[in-house]
Amino acid sequence: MREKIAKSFLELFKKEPLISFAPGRINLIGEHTDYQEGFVFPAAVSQGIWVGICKNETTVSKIHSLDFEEDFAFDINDFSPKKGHWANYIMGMVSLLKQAGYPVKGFDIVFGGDIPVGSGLSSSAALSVAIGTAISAVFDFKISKKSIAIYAQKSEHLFEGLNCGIMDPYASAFGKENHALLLDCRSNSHEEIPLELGGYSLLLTNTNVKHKLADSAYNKRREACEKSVEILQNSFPGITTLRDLTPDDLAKVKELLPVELFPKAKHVIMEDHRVKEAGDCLKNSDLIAFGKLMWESHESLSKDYEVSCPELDFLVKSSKQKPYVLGSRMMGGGFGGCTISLLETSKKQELKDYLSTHYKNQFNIDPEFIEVTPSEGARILG
Ligand code: GAF
Repeated sequence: MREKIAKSFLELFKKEPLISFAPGRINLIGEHTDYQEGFVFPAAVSQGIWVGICKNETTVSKIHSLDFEEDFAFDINDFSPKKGHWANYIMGMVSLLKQAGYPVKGFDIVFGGDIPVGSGLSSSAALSVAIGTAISAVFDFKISKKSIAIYAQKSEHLFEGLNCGIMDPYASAFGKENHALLLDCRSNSHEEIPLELGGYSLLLTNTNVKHKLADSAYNKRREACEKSVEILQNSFPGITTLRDLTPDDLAKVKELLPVELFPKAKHVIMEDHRVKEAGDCLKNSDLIAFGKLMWESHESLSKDYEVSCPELDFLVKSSKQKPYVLGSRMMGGGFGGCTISLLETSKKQELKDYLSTHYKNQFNIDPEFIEVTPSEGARILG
């Protein structure tokens, strides 16, 4: 991809670009907890987005997307979001960096990637982080990875209207080879945990569906959590998010919350607890216990948080038939995208064949299998 970007850049802009890369991410466990300042357990992967960039000494930035085979231009002193367009991820970062006082001027970009679209590996966060990394290098200013991650999150809020948490850009910025990041979304700091799986592997299965209204449902879940916190603050003074509650508080939480809010709050409180347990399991190489937490996470996301869909539920349920699968769950925001499964490496092909046949019979859609390796975070390639 790097060579492809450089070649295309030379053809279009007659220059050699500087190239940045930012990876997509997987998440081992900890879904819909980041925006309640909770815990998540992502890892960056080898798939990602490459950005070729050069200053152009004008105020107009010209962008070419290799994947969409599309051009876009905007004046860096006068632009606004364009609903649903990939250019929002670039304009959003430019807007926030300029607002923060960084010296951003006109530039040209060619970008492309190898993250399957709609798979839930967070190509949008990877694009934003790759853009932040590329712009800071080409205009020669220092900015921390954490700031790039925070701007990427804000850019998604302001330019795309998705009130996401910090997990995706953070993982893309801070990823580490062969490690997962046990991330505390209150302090925005993490512990790197070696991902040593012995004879086991992770496998993603893409449902190849993305149900409509996923974004509005996402924002609604976030609002439900905020509403719960508001109600609970009367009886639990000092709490600022659901992260401040523990499984021991659940009985009281149930008494206080309306029936429609309780299952949502319960998911977040229990999922936070599972992430911490999962961290211990990995440190102790207890993959069986880790897998059990993955099944529980899916059950909770599907039944209590209601962000799964029939396709994801089917894949998880089918995987559960196989004793060599230690755990499987939906990954990311939900309503489509991938499951992540932990299974015996020697049985990988067997599982792929089994799921392919059954999933196709059920939904008349071919699933797609994605191999992932925990990898380094965003960087300049030169
Ligand atoms: C999406 C969001 F972008 C993340 O912030 C996170 O909330 C995730 O869904 C669910 O865990 O990827």
